[in-house]
Amino acid sequence: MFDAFAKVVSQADARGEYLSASQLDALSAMVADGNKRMDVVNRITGNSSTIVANAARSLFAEQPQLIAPGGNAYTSRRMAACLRDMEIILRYVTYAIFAGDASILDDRCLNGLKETYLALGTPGSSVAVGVSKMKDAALAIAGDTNGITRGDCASLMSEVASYFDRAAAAVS
Ligand code: PEB
Repeated sequence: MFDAFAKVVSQADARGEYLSASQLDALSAMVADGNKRMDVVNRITGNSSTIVANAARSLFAEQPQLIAPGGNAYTSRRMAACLRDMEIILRYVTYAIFAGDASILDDRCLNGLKETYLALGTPGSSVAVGVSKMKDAALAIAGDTNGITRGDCASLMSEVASYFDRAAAAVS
């Protein structure tokens, strides 16, 4: 499990090289923009229940067979497992955003998840749809410029999107 700093150090060490100027520049830019990153994590974390609930509601509206008798989210036990899974994935995405690195998401959440869903008979492609709905909601909340000093958040937003895309791709 790496953060952006440890990742760069580990890569440099594997090659027996000093940190390069471009690596230092990239990390320096990350530090300079650190408050934006914290704000994004804070906003997504603070709205996590809303993000999960709305994404799930929208998923079940689009794929009602999931909640019909015999469906993969039918019975409150399965529904609870489904909401919990979405919550877990969102939580690991917030860790990745905070760390500026996907390895915590990969190692502790996504690794083997597709196989787990296969074994459970849970449709991974539906989980992926749920994740992409969480992405849309999280980006809208994180990128809301209402009442704040406007700045350039484009690269941070695309980084945030990439972690959701990574999670969706891993299970579909
Ligand atoms: C992954 N999910 C489920 C299980 C596991 C995970 C290990 C089996 C054990 C259990 O039920 O608790 N656990 C979860 C996860 C990590 C972890 C992400 C990462 C660290 O440790 N059903 C649907 C939707 C989807 C869904 C498509 C979007 O219809 C999920 C939500 N996951 C779902 C369901 C179950 C499950 C288990 C319904 C229960 C399956 C069953 O028992 O039939």
